[in-house]
Amino acid sequence: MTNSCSQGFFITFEGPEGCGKTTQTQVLAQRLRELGHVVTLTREPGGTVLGERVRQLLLHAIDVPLAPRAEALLFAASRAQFVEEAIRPPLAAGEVVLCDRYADSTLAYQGYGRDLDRRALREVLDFATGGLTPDLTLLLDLPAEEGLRRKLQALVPGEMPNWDRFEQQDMDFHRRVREGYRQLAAAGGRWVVVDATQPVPDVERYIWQVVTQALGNSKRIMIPVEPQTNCGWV
Ligand code: T5A
Repeated sequence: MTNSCSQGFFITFEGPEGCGKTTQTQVLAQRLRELGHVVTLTREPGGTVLGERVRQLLLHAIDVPLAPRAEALLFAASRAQFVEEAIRPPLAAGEVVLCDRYADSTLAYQGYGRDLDRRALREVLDFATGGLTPDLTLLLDLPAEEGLRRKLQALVPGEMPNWDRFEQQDMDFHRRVREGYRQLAAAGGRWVVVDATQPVPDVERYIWQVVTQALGNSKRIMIPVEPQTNCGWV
């Protein structure tokens, strides 16, 4: 099963650490709901009961050794469940689905960051997702150093950073991830690159333009129904 059965619109947000995805997905979800769209906002890794457990293992159980291929396959296993449980049903119901990270994160982090074979990874991703690709992918692009600096800045004074498995990687890893994303986005098509170094309102304004245009061009998008007020992760 691929995108052809989808009645909704699938938007993914990608980028290096601290690029502003959480900030922007929440604002966008709110604005779309105010227009009357039914919106599902979710994230990876996570988004399902299985996904939240795998997230714990992948990000926080840093005493558990994980070979790069094992890491990639855990993301893929979590994503297979995620697609069936959290993405296909709202798309089939005609909703707008906003997802904070999806399969491109595996290509950027495990493919470029960990230097795994990207052709093999694409096959694994295709199997895991059943070929479900986003309608629109927004790359929030900024230098790796800036994203990590923002995360440090967000700590309260005196708080020690509690870096997860990926945040702990060296700067070369994070630079490869950023460069990998830029190479993926160079394919064009569903990709739009957003300058994430700009202030939050400017980034928000640009994303709104891109999304409303993409929704307007979509022949699949539903007539808005009752405004939806619930928000948060599925
Ligand atoms: N991963 C994930 C893989 O390796 N492979 C995979 O297949 C998948 C799916 C997930 C990790 O897993 C890896 C990638 C990740 O390392 P996570 O905890 O879910 O980790 O975290 P991230 O997705 O990396 O998200 P972050 O929380 O790090 O950052 P966000 O959501 O991009 O950024 P946000 O909005 O929280 O903003 C960060 C800070 O910057 C400020 C915010 O206020 C906040 O303090 N900010 C700005 N400041 C200035 N200007 C702006 N424009 C700003 N926008 C936000």
